[in-house]
Amino acid sequence: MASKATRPAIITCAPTGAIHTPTMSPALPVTPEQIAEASLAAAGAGAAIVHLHVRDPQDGHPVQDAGLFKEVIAAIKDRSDVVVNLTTGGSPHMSVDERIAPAVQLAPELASLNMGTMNFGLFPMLDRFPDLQHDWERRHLENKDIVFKNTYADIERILKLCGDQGTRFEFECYDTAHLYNLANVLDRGLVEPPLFIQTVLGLFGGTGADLEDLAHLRRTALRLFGDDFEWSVVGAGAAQLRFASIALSLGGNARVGLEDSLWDGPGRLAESNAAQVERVAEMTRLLHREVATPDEARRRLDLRD
Ligand code: KMH
Ligand code: ZN
Repeated sequence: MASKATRPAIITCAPTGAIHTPTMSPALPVTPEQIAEASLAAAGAGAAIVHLHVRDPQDGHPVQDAGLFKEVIAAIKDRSDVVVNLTTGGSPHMSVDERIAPAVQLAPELASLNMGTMNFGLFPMLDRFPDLQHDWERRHLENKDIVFKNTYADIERILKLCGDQGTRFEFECYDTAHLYNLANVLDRGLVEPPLFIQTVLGLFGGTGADLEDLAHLRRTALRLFGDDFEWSVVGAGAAQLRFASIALSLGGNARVGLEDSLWDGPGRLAESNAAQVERVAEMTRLLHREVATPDEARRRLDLRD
């Protein structure tokens, strides 16, 4: 088997998420058609996985509506074999019951699983985006009382309800403690390797976006899980490209998309999700690695298809 440093890189694209709002960027997909089109274009540019959220088609606020997810998934599957990954994080304003309903109903091959409860501060973005069109956008950003709830009971419930249907997980780890929480469920036989670990840096409430933060998360993951995991990195905002380049250089994988960063460069909004994917795909090839196909990702993450 090729060494990790030369194996094809698995690129995930997260096209819309639940953090950014439509006023912030005209490129943020909102309707099911836009989200499906953005996902297909990202797949065409090299994404092996698309991590999906949906939004209210009228005002763009994040919703966890299984019907909308179904529409998006059908449109994607009609034209692509890209791996579809459904969020169980939804938005930090939602209850856990609300968040898990679509994945329980639709049994995707991959779903996100957030590995710890944390504060969630979106208010630092208000400085950059003072003029928001919808009231919900302002409430969303101004809220300083958000707890992103992912207790041990929540984690076990999601593992059971989704895992029993054959869904595998993108384990989202925003801090060192989340890696220890993952090691605990692994030790108890509640999850099976290979683990797909998504280290998330630069969200306020989680770990910062310093190179030392990334190095510490990676070292901790290597110590806890040996070689039996696929490591991927999300750098929020301006950290996106910097951390993608480091992860790719170290033999890891990268996640990009407008869920995590609206930017293409300093003060320059990205034109599309596909533009961000093209960038990291090009970077992958410059580093003498190939870009993994969806089937390669399925094989390495042991997805059921
Ligand atoms: N915005 C991401 C960093 C989820 O969907 O489960 C967090 C996320 C959570 O992707
Ligand atoms: Zn997400």
